[in-house]
This record gives sequence, C-alpha cells and structure tokens, in this order.
Amino acid sequence: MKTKRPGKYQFGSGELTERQIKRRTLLAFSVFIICFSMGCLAFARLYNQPPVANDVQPTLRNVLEANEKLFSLFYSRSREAKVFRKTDAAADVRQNGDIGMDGELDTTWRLQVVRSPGDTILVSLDDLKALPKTEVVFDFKCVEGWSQVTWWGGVRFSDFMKKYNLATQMSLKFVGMITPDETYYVGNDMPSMLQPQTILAYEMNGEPLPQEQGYPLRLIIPVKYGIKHLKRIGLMYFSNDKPKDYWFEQGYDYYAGL
Ligand SMILES: Nc1nc2c(c(=O)[nH]1)N[C@H]1C(S)=C(S)[C@@H](COP(=O)(O)O)O[C@H]1N2
Ligand SMILES: [Mo]
Repeated sequence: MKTKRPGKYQFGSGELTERQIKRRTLLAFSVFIICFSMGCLAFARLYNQPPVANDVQPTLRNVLEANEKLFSLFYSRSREAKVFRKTDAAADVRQNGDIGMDGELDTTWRLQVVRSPGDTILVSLDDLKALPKTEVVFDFKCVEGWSQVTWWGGVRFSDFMKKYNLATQMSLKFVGMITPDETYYVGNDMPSMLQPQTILAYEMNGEPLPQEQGYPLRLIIPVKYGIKHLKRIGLMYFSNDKPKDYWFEQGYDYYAGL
C-alpha cells in the first residue's frame, strides 16, 4: 500500500509532482481567464448594440429567430391544449386589450376574406352560424402572467376553410387577421390555425360574444398565448410570408406558442 509522501499528491492511479500541479493550475487558470474574457466581450457586444426602432437588439432578435425555427419544427396539428369542463369555465371573464375595439359593432358587420389579392368575399355572422358549431373550454393564458379557464363557441377554422373551398389558401404558411380599424393585427402559422381547437368564435359561455370580448367574431387559438386571439376580426388573408403582427413588432416571439 502506498503512503502519501511530502511534496507528492495522489490523483487517481498516478502521482503528481508539485511542478505538474503548478502547471495544471496555471493551465486551468488560463482557460478560465480566456472563457471569462470571451464572456465579457460577448456581453459588451450585446450591451453596446444600438436598439433597433420598434424591435429588440439584433443579437437577441437572432436568438428569437433561431427559437422560432425550432418551435415551428415541433409544431404540428397533433398538438392540443388541455380541455376542461364547461362547469370549470369562469362566469366573470376577464377583459384584456382593447386595441382596435373603439365603439360597438352591429349586424351590418361582414367578415372580409381575401382569397387572393383583389378577390375578397364577404361573410355575415348568420353565414358563419349556419356552419357546424364547435365549442372549446381551455385555460386562456396571457403573456402578462394570468390565465383563466374560458368557454367559447363558433366555427372550427378548418371547417370554415373547407366549406368555403379555400383548399389552395390552406396550403399557404400563414393566416393574417386585422381589426376593422386596422390598428390590431396578428399572424398565425397555418398548422396552428388548422389545429381542431382553433375556432372563429361568436359565443362565450353559451351566449353571443360580448362587445368587449370581440363581438361579432374573434379568434380562439388555444395553442397560443392571448396576444394571438384577435378580437373583432375585420379582415382575413393568407400568405407564405409572415403577416404583420402587432406584438411581434414590440419584440415578442412571432409564434407565441404555449
Ligand atoms: N382587437 C384586439 N384583440 C386582442 C387584444 C387587443 O388589444 N385588441 N389583446 C389580446 C390580448 S393581449 C389578450 S390577453 C386577449 C384577451 O382577451 P379577453 O379580453 O377576451 O380576455 O385578447 C387579445 N386580442
Ligand atoms: Mo394578453
């Protein structure tokens, strides 16, 4: 059995001399200094970057975009939000966000569906109510940190697309939606839009949609955060490019998926 001798240390099976230890300590310290300097440089670069108007810093934007690519890879129609019972739904539904919600709308409202540039059809609330009704009860989440189980009824978006012969449009990558006054707008990826829980909602808690909840029609897209559930849809269009998105312009993640 080996005993420790002064000036020698045992490391695993081999023994190291004090010189070797000094050399290794120096090496470890150099590696630390190099890594630390690189970290400082990276931070300084990030910190000194000028913010771009209406956007986050370029480096952060690149990270966000890399995240988006990852997310969109994993997004699929099979994703479903957890469902709840109607009795779990809040009676007193929180109202949040009122951009593009000035005044009140009535039955003269029509949904404008831009099938292709220059080819727009008008759809009334009664037209939508004539389609099969789908209901969803899910945990509505806002990026501000609150969530609430809520119950919505309307037309499944995929049903709407099929009934209106919008198969070509369904093959595009995105759906854009805009309020009638054009002040709030969102873009959603087609796989999430065609997910079976996504509905064009005209009811809440089994009643006509209240004005502040987006009467006559709003989007309910349970796989996304609240920012994507546009209230008071005026116009809808389809494209392979990302439609403009209000909160994306403020620096939020484009997909805002859960
Ligand atoms: N037109 C419009 N739709 C909107 C918003 C908005 O400001 N304007 N806010 C969004 C946000 S951030 C959330 S959390 C939900 C809130 O929906 P609620 O008012 O039904 O709770 O609506 C979304 N849809
Ligand atoms: Mo929100």
